[in-house]
Amino acid sequence: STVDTDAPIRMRTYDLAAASAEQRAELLRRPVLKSDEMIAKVKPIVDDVRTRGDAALLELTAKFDRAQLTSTVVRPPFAPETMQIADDVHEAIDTAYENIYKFHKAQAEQGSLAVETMPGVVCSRFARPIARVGLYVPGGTAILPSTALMLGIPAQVAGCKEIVLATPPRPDGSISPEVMYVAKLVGASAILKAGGAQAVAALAYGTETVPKVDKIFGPGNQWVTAAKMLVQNDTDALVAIDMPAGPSEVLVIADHTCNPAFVAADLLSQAEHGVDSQVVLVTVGLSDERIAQIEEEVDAQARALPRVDIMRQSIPKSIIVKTRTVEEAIAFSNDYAPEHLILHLENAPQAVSAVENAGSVFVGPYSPESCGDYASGTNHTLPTNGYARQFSGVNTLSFQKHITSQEVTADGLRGLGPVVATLADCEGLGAHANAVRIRLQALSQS
Ligand code: HSO
Ligand code: ZN
Repeated sequence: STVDTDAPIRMRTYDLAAASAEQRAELLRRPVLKSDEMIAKVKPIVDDVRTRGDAALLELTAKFDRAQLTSTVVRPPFAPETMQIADDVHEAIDTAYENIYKFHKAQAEQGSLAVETMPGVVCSRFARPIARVGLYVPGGTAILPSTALMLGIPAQVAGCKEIVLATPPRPDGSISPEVMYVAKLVGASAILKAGGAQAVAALAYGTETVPKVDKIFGPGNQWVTAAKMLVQNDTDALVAIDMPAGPSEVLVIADHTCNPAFVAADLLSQAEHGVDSQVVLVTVGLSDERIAQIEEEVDAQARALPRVDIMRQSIPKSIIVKTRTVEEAIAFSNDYAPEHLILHLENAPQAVSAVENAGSVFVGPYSPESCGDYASGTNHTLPTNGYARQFSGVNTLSFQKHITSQEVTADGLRGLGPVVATLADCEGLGAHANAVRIRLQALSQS
C-alpha cells in the first residue's frame, strides 16, 4: 500500500463537555484485546515446548526468528566479544544502572515487621526473594537494553538466585551486545535465546537446558502476553506473572502554561513505540488556537523523526480531549488509568495529590517520559489497558514474597486461647479447639 506523505499527521479532537456518557466511555476505551482467541493460538506452541522441550524450542526459534541455533542457553561468564558497545552507551547504561539501582534498593524491605497484638502474642512479617525469575526482553522493531535494566535490577536487589533473561536472537543467532552487557551488570545466571510464546513456555516448564522459573516478568507482543496468561493458569507450571500487558500508553494533561513543542514531543515519544500505541492529550481550558499550535508541532516534529512511518499510523488513532478545569482533566485521567501520566500544568506538583490511577507520573515541563523510560530511577514496566486501577508497576517487591510468622508465649495463649477455642467451636471444628485446650489444660496443671 502507498502512504500519503503529504497528509497531515493529526489527532482527533473531542470536547468532553459536549460528550454523552456513552461517548465519554468510548473515549476511555482501548482497542479490544481478544485474549481468548490469542490464548487459543499460542496453546499449541506452549504445549509443543512443554512436551518436546529443547527440540521444539530450537525448531520454533528457527521458524519465528530465522535463527539456526544448536543451543538456546548461554551461561556466564559471557564472552567479552558479545558485549562490545560504544563508550558513550557504556557510560549511559552505567549511569542509568546506578539511578535505577538506588531507587529500587530503597524499596527493598530490610528486617522484619513485628507487632505484639495481645500481651505475649507477636506477629511478624518478613520478605524473601522469589528464587527463580524469568525476564522477558522483547525484540522486534527496537532493541531494549532499558527493559533488561528495569527487570534485572529489582531482581538483583531482591536477591533472586536464578535470573534468566529471555530475548529473541537475531538471525545470526546473536543477542544485541547492549542487552548482553546489561545481563552481566544485573548478574543474570542465564540468557535464553528465544522469544514469543515459546520462550514463555520454556521459562514456565523448563526444558533439558532451560531452568524452570517461579515468576515471569516483562512486556511483549500479544503472543507473549497470551502465553503468560496461559501458563499462569496451569497448576502444573506453578508459575506467576507480573501483570497482563497491552500496548504502551501515555496521557498528557496540558494547560495554558504548557510549551506546545514539549507537549507534542511527549506525545510522539509514545507514538513511536508501535502502531497500536495509545496516545491521549487532555487540554485544560486551552483555546482552539493553542491546540492548533500543539497539532502543528506534532505534525512538524513527526516528519523530522526516524520512526515517522509508525507515527503516521498511531497518531491518527490518538485523541485530544478538551476539558475546562484541572479537576475535570484529572477525573478523566483517573477513569482512563493511564500507564504514563504527564502533567504540563501551572501547578503540576499540586495536581499529583488528585491522581488516583496511573502507572507512573511525570511532573512539570522538564520531566519527559523518556527520563523514566531510561534512566531517572523509576521502573518503566507499568500497568497498561486500565490495569493501573489495581496493579503497581514492576518494583523490588514484585521479586519478593512475604512470609508471616507468630510466636505465642504461655501467657499469650492464656489470653488468646479462649478466643480461638470459642471461634473453633462456633465453626464446629473441634480439633482446632482441642489444639488450644490441650495446652491450656497442661498450663493449668503446671
Ligand atoms: N515507554 C516504554 C518503555 C521504553 N521506552 C523502553 C523506551 N524504551 C513502556 O513503558
Ligand atoms: Zn518509551
